[in-house]
Amino acid sequence: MDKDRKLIFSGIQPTGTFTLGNYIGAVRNWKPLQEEYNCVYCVVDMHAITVRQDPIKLRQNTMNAYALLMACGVDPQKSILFIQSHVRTHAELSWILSCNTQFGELSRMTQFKDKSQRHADDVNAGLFTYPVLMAADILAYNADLVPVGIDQKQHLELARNVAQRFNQRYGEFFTLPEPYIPDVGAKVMSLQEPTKKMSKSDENPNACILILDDKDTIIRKFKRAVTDSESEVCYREGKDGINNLMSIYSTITGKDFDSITSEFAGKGYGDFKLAVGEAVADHLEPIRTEFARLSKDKAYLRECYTDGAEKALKYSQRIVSKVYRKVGFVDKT
Ligand code: ATP
Ligand code: LTN
Repeated sequence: MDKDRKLIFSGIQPTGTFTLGNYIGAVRNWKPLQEEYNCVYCVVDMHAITVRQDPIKLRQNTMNAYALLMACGVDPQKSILFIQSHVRTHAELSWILSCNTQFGELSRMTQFKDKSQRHADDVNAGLFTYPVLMAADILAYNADLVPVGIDQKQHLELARNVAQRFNQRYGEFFTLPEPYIPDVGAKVMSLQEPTKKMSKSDENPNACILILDDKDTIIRKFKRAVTDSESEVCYREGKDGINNLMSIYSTITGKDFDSITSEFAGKGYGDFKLAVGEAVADHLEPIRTEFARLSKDKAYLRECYTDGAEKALKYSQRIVSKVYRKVGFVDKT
């Protein structure tokens, strides 16, 4: 860890294969950030169990998520890359922060309202306090910046409020973390209902691109994407489907909206959808290959996550033990 660099923290849930939304909104940025920041990245398996998980699948998804992050360019030599449940300080700090978080502010979280409706038979306390654990993830490292998609902005604001409240009660201590949200692609929409966010948990398989989908599947899903009855490829209010495809194409190719419009002037949506499909498939291909290679090397993955957890514990332990002292817990000697 370079003392002159700012610290980045981010996490992703092992609830299934990452979608193109996870990739464009968050994970894609994790690789370049390693060059300028001290980065701490985490597979948040403790967050995943706020909704019912099959234990065998959770274990598998966690290993896959870890390997996928590496395949997306997170380098365990450059960053601290670990599994949340391996580092006890997250749960420890979460308890203290929960005693500094109001019931009312957690009740306002839109993700809680949304998930408690979708999982009405299991509105458990963990689902309610989910944002406190997320605040603990971030504050245990005194992170400066948190790269996430726009849907996580409200959780991040809560983390800032909790940090601020703690600082007022116990004296300045926590850094107030800032969100790091991309200008384009912060909310990739469903290919079938382009007013809804693309989500791993969507029941319609055509609604989302998984980053391990093969080329044919990706192209087929884009061909079926819902658009509108016009034919001009341009970014305009009301053209949700086309706006979404343009944002995806723009983030993958680096082209801006004007040049995309000129590129497809006089061509139909069919040509555009095919071009988006091909660009995305070609971009994701090396990730798929690298994932396949890494997945075979379980011993190497184990070595990486063991080392990551050790480093994460060492770093966060310093911060959390100061928090223990600040709140008045007796030193263990
Ligand atoms: P689930 O659908 O299971 O609730 P999720 O995909 O919404 O999961 P995470 O896996 O925890 O949630 O998300 C990881 C990161 O991906 C977060 O930073 C989140 O903001 C971002 N993200 C998720 N979906 C999108 C999307 N459609 N567009 C942009 N970013 C997204
Ligand atoms: N809630 C996040 C995942 C997450 C996270 C974090 C993101 C858990 N802890 C800390 C950034 C920083 C989500 O993407 N659904």
